[in-house]
Amino acid sequence: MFCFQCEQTTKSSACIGKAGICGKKADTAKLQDVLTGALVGLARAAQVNKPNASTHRTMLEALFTTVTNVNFDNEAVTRQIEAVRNAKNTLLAQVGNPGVNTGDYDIEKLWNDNEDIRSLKSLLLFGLRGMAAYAYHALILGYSDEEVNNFFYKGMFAIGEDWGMDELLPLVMESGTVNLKCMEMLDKANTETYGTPVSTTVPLTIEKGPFIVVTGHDLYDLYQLLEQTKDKGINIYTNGEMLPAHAYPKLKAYPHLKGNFGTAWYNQQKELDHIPAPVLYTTNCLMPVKDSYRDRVFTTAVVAYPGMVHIDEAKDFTPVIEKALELGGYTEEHRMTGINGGTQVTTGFGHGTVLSVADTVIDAVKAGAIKHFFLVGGCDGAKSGRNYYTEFVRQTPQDSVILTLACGKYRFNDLDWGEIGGLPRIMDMGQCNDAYSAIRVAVALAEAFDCGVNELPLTMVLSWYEQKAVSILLTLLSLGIKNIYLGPTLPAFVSPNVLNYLVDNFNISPISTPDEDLKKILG
Ligand code: SF4
Ligand code: SF3
Repeated sequence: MFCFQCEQTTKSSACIGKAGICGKKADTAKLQDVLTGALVGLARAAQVNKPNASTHRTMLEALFTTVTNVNFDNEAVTRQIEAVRNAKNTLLAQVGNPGVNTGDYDIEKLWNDNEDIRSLKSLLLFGLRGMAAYAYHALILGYSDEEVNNFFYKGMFAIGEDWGMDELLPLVMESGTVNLKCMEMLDKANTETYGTPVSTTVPLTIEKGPFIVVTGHDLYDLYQLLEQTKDKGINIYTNGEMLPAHAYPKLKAYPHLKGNFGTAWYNQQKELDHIPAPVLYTTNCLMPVKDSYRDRVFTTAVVAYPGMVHIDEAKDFTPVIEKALELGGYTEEHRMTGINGGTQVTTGFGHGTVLSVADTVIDAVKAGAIKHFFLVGGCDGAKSGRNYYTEFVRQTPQDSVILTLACGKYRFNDLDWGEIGGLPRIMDMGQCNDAYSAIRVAVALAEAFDCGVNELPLTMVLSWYEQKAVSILLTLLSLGIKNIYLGPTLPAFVSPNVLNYLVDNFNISPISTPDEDLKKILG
């Protein structure tokens, strides 16, 4: 196998051999490569016949399947390969002789290509995988965009072509621009469906009695589960990236949406050990399932793990509900804490909330009460170097505001970091896709101060792990945002020449120590 798409890749180089660090086995990795090659074939066929809504959905599901920690199930991946080939054949059946190559692509060619070409194509491919996840969540809520849909074919087609850097580089940047549109669409889908998030305090204590933990990013799955558990004496707890759901008025309205269970994804094997409740995975990050809880893991949508019960498209969560009743939950209130011992967290500071107090923020900047903004956000992961982010936040001056998002915030979101002008110093904007909110706020501040985003007293200190973070990084670069700090390590798929390009044009810095970086930023 060869896979180097995530931050924890072996020796910061590539996972080869029998299995990856994430637990993905060589045969699954191979099937995911075949699936990706089939998507290039589908994109080739899309050059001769226009794909439709059903083709788009197939494209999104297949790309999402290959995101890190989503799908470990060979049978499920094999079904996806068939679906993609069927979609291609449907397109081709309508045109007779296509006159162009519509064959599948051998991804091995990409892994063995010149390192700069491989680097740019990887940025494009992994960015597309991340964007597909966002487009999928929007689609489930009935939102779709032609420009976003079309770009998946354009990008996947390019993966199979013998193009040079001059052709690939603009496409990589374009993928960032399109992903902004995609995140905007998802923001619209979420807020129009569930209301504009409001700031919300979420307890980390689990009440006694039956409960279900729901994790991942899909708000529609959570909504369905809340509906189906109404008046059943079952409480629902979010986990990981589902935490921001508490801030959406229409979800918040369910009295049995009680709180948040546990912390970030890499702690799941510890936190789920003998848990008296089922856990529903709606998206990444799923880790290899341990015996101590394998009878209580349920997957849905594109998530799958061999031997686990999968809830299909009809979203009948009866097996999960029955499991919750059978296990019965804790017999007494079960107090859990965040990583730093805190007993509650807050969320709900999306662009709607932050911009509603924009005048207060702007006045505080003008009066010198707020001197700097940091966006400290992104994915979490298991590596020890990730406590950089906790330390960084700890060392930020009291007159700075910290915006955060995605699961990396669990490093510091359970502590009270004080207030500035009636606003909490740390504001959780939501999931990784809510990077859109951070961009909206940054642009609004730049407008208010009549300057560019790069001239604002704003620094982005990002942590990455999987491919959604790649798509977000490309969006920030496509907006011309400079001086980003990136860690805990740089992507293995960025070649020295591509890195030079990023440093020369965007002044991207790898993180060093909180001390040194803060000196540089504030100095
Ligand atoms: Fe390795 Fe990451 Fe690929 Fe898993 S997703 S095989 S950890 S590079
Ligand atoms: Fe986390 Fe897996 Fe990326 Fe949406 S849940 S951010 S790592």
